[in-house]
Amino acid sequence: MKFPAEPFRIKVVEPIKTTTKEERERLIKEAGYNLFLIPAESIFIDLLTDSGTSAMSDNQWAGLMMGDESYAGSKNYYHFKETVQHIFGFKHVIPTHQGRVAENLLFSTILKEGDVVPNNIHFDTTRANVEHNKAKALDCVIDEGLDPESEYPFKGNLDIKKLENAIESYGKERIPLIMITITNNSGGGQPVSMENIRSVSALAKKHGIPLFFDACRFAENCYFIKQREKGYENKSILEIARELFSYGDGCTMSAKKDGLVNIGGFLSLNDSKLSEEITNMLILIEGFSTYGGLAGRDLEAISRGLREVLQEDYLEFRINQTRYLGEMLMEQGIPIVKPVGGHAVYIDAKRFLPHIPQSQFPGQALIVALYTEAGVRAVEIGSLMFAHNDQESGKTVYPELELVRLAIPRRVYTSMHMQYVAESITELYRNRNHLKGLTIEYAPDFLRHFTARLKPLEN
Ligand code: P61
Repeated sequence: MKFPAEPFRIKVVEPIKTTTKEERERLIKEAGYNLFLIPAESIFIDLLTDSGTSAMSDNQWAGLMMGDESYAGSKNYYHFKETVQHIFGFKHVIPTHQGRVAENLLFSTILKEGDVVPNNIHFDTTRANVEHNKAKALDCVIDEGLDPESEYPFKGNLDIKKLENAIESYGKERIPLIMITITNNSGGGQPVSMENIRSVSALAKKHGIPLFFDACRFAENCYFIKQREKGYENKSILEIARELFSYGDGCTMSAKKDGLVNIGGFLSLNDSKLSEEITNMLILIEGFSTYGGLAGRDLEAISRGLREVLQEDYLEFRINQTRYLGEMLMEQGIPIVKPVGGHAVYIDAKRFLPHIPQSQFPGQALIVALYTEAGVRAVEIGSLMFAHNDQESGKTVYPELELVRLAIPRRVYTSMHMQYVAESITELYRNRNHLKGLTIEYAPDFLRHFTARLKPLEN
């Protein structure tokens, strides 16, 4: 493939520190073999997440200086609201300081015990927020979406049959909303097609169930639609986004992804009564309705970021840089989720380390080794993050996919950094038979991967 050249030049640089293997061995042991507990300064290339790690543009930094920090009615709020309405098209815009607060506000307002929320695949914070309200988070992605080898172009699609079955078996009264995550983060950053969104929307409407998007990476999803779906090749990203959101009733958004900012989010929706209820809750937990836990300058940076993210030269580079990393790994025979996703490359840890069972956390073993050997931080999206005890049978249920995600921060690393990462993983792959599994020493009840402590198994 063509070497992707960055469509920007670098005006400010941030030095990154190198460490020795001995230092990293000490650090990882002290961190209980949990990469979330390593000081970021001791990481050479940080691919933990693409969330809140973007480099802002000169235009966004200039926007920070235009911050109006009035408690109520900041001019940046009006700019923010107008921008969100322009792209997403929903009536009400509720700022929050990040995505999971938007989820919390929405779910705590509309879910009750025993309810069910279908989604393609719930991301961990979404699942946790649904379950925290004693409802069931039901994943309805198409079967191709669970097959790392399938090259289907829209592996984030919802399976309409699974959705119909869910509505039939649980009853529409128990389904207060349907969600679609674009792109489908837990399933490999795979897009959802416009056609699928239209079908889900029609089904939702037929049963009178509201449809919400988890819109974190909406622009990347729209770019894939433009590239892969017939009829969209000549449409702008803005036109595609507007059509896409027109099929829904609202969205939650972490602006830390496709908002191109380091903090921020929002909830946007059409239902005025629900919006009023949520706004009252917002005032209780986040702040007044015109800032929602953010500074005026943050709202300005989001408004500018949301417009920049729609630019096609930016998106072309973004998607190609990710693909470039994926293709370098594939050339070496390393098993990754295909086709390469939008914001990240996902290594199939089950096939990378077939000798480590899911009960011994192969994904975690891989990221620990990658850090120790090369100073690269990735994140496990597998059994440490998702294995749970089934409420009915009491047995441990392991996720279908055991993935290691190399998430690429937006506009931060160069293509040469990607080469370094690919070479480091290739080296690990050659020595994979020496890697060992891990066991948990401590884990909390919710979102355990953030604070769990583990130790390596001897055999
Ligand atoms: C990420 F290791 N994602 O992918 P907030 N929906 C979706 C997300 O991807 C998402 C949120 C909602 C992160 C950050 C992260 O265990 C982890 O602004 C599709 O982070 O609250 C966030 O948005 C929530 C990383 C979150 C993790 C939880 O890296």
